Amino acid sequence: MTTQADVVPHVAELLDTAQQSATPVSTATPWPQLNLDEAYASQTALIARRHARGEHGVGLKLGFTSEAKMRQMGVDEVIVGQLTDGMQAADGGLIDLGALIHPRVEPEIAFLIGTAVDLADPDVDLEAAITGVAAGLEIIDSRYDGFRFDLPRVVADNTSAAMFVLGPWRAPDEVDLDDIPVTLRAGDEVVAEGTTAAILGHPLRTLPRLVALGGRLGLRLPAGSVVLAGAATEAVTLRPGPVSATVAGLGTVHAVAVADSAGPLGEGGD
Ligand code: 0L1
Ligand code: MG
Repeated sequence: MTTQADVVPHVAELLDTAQQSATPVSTATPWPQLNLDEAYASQTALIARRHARGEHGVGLKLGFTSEAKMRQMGVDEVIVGQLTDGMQAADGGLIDLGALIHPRVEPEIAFLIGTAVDLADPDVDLEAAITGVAAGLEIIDSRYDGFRFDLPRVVADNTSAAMFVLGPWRAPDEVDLDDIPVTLRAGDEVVAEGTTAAILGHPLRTLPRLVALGGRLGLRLPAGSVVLAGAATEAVTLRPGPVSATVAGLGTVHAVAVADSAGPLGEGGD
């Protein structure tokens, strides 16, 4: 029997196994009650397992930064997840669907943090540390069957983070992020449209939330870190083929999702 004391490593192991085997945690799996602190501790233990396999931290991501998604989930809380180099694909690179469970893709705004930031300092000016802005693609892939979770579970699951892709960096003073159209395409087909205003009204408004959360959790943002600020549209099932996100005036980021050899083209998704 799992006691409350070993809940954190137990949850981390279940989620890590699910991710590595691309097999969701069944709804029938007994699951301990987690509070939010235990959920973030489980997330950190999960990421520590990836680091032990040789991956390196490259940044942080925010989730539930759109009012629509918060309403949908019945929460009013932004959540934070941790990015590693093992999650990053090159712009135009391949996303192996065979390594994922039921991936969805969403268009993101990404920030490059040029100078190390102390998130423990509540007065820190994170915006001043930004030296690049880019369009991003985030592939989310809940490790829970049917993408079903509550807030602690999705936090423990590293906010469903699976893969991400960054477009070319632009200097922040070259870019206006205020209510800018964002388009997600699968091949030539537009599959979702939104604007940067969907991200808490303006992507820069996510930064104080990140400082507050990151400071409380002891997260770090060394120089060169990436921040995924949040999605400008709903997430869409990722199917085999090209996918891209365009942020008007900022740029386009591309990836190609490929089915694994066992799965015929055209399958995939939920
Ligand atoms: O990046 C995100 O906004 C995902 C947050 C986690 C919830 C989900 O899996 O949709
Ligand atoms: Mg996201």
